[in-house]
Amino acid sequence: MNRLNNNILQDYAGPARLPAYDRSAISPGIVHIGIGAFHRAHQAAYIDDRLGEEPGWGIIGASLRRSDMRNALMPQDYLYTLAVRHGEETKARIIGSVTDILYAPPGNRPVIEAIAAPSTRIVTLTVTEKAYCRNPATGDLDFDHPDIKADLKNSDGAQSVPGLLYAALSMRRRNGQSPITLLSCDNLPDNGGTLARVVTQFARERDPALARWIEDNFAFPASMVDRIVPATTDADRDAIEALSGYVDAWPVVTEPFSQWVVEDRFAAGRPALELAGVIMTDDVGPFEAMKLKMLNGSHSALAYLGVEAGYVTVADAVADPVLARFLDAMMRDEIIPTLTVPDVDLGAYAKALLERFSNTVLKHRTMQIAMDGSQKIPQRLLGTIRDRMAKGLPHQRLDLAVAAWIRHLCGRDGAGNRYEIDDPMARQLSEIAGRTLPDVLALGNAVLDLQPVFGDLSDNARFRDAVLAQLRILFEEGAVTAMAAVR
Ligand code: CS2
Repeated sequence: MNRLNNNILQDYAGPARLPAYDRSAISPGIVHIGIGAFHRAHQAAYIDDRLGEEPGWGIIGASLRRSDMRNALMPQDYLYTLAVRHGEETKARIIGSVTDILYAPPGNRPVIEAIAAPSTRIVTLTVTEKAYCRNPATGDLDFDHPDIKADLKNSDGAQSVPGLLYAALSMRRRNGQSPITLLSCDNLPDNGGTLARVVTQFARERDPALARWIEDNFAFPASMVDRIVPATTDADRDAIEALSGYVDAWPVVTEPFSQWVVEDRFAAGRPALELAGVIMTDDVGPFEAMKLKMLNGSHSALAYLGVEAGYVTVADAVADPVLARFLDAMMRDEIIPTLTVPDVDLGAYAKALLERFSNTVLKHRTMQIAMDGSQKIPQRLLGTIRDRMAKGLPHQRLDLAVAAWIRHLCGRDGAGNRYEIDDPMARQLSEIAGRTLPDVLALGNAVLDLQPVFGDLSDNARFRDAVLAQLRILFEEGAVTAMAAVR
């Protein structure tokens, strides 16, 4: 069977939809940092929809940490299959918007040069929360981060995202290139502002004049992105090969739903994204709060409670009526009353989320969502708890979700099966678990002391007692009983 690449497009007669444009006419206008499954199922698909009309917005992808994506896609001329699955149906489409993938550690010079190139007008990012190298509780750049320390001394390249963008923007200025747009597509509150903050804080240390040039001229629009994209499995590869009639080393599998809301503030033009279904707006804030707190907040609660209860996938977990009822009540009773989103029926949004979670063909692993909890808990759960506390309203379900994260750090599910903690703070978190367990309260107290995660809540006795109470029930009775016990 042939490998997917430009040559096979000509005579391809299988069911996968082909790019609706001539790939040889495409030139790059976007550099995307962090070219993983999510980008390929989301932004790259929206751009693919525009390339027939606007061929100057091709994407150069960059991977900072791993070479596997480049190695898989280079022999395919960077083509890949996007498979949208629902029930028995799979709709396959070949995406052609990625024209190159760069991987060049440790200094990432080719990535820096690509961002500095005159043709680049937008840089998009999906690098996950931890790559912003910020203190999750304050949002400021973490100057103690080893990559930031190294990059502040390096005049030859960079390995962190803030350092890399600093180096690239500095090169743009030296070369007389104009300002551009840096568009964060990560699940962070005010992701545009967050990116602007870490880049300018980094730049200020190295070159205050450059920092001012960036602040005054570059655009950092906020955006809300949403599509559930599990890691691709070998079974997915086999199924797509059987369906499409070609070999694709790294297809992406996703759900039908997709949403992208972007603040319409660009420094050097943009594709007509609204014609590809993107919502362009002045204020992303309400959408972002809705998505982060409802979807991602429920996802994290479901992941930690679900792993404890032995559920491997999201769909298995929400098939448990106790867990589904718990999430529904957490969203309706505790999260929705803290949100105001114009023209959106939040009850219907909650219902749609539970339906999306129950998509059994997706095989979205609870352990995948459970990773990086220290970076996710603040914006997904703690912000809502603060809102509830400020109004004197109860928040037991959110407390239980936080307790479930702490419970997760012991490295064993409810049946005693071991797993690794995957988190940038893993070493510190495992050290705490090793030092304190089997004393559950000591574990809880030590984790709740972590300022970078809990900020002011570390000093809040009511919050602490509430989480500790839930933690004890979790260890003694398990997640299902603990969820059923919340009234
Ligand atoms: C998930 C997200 O892994 C996770 O933490 O909550 O990746 C989620 O699937 C996406 O944000 C959905 O848009």
